Amino acid sequence: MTAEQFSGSEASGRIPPGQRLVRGWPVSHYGPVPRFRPDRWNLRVFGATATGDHHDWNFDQLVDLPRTTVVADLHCASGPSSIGHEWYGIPAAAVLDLVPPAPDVTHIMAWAEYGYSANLRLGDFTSARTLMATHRNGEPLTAEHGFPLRLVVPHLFGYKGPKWLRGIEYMTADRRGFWEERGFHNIGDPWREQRYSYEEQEGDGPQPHGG
Ligand SMILES: Nc1nc2c(c(=O)[nH]1)N[C@H]1C(S)=C(S)[C@@H](COP(=O)(O)O)O[C@H]1N2
Ligand SMILES: [Mo]
Repeated sequence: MTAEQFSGSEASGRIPPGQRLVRGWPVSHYGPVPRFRPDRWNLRVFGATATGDHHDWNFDQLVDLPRTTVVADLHCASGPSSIGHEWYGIPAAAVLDLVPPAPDVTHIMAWAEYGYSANLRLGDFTSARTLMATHRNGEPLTAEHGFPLRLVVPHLFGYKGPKWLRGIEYMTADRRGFWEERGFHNIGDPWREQRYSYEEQEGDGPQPHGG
């Protein structure tokens, strides 16, 4: 398939405004690639759980969780879009089933190694296509793409999907994550061009503190 056919047939109507199609799968993140230590690795669900207790899965326990496959595109808010990734992993909504949140939970913070974080509305996290991916195109994730686990939120910009995912924090109010604190849009819908925080509308961001 030529580049022209690729962009013409496969990509038309598929690339959000202001984005450019790139071939392959570029690597993009802030900071170093963490080393995976299986003996120390866990995925922790914490914060406002229904019981007040946190819950951990170690690496071996991940195999007991439900699985799903989702084909999705990846739009980086700095412009590049790579398309047609076949993600395989754990549906994010399963986390809520297995570790019920307190009734007043409205948002989650997805935490990665080294303190990278991304905040999501609960509905973005539990969306049918949101998953915690272990594989892409049938292969385990590579280290630079987030092995062993990364969050994929197909309907939002790439910064909403932490690679090297380690935690899900249930929150009863919204709070900005890593890029959301550094000028990126609190919601991050590429189709609505929600790229920068100065473009936020009333209600898109956390409520200002009172007093
Ligand atoms: N832990 C972590 N996850 C991250 C980032 C990061 O800096 N650290 N960058 C995000 C951004 S901005 C994008 S566009 C995607 C890029 O994913 P890729 O390198 O697999 O293309 O990872 C996201 N996940
Ligand atoms: Mo990005």
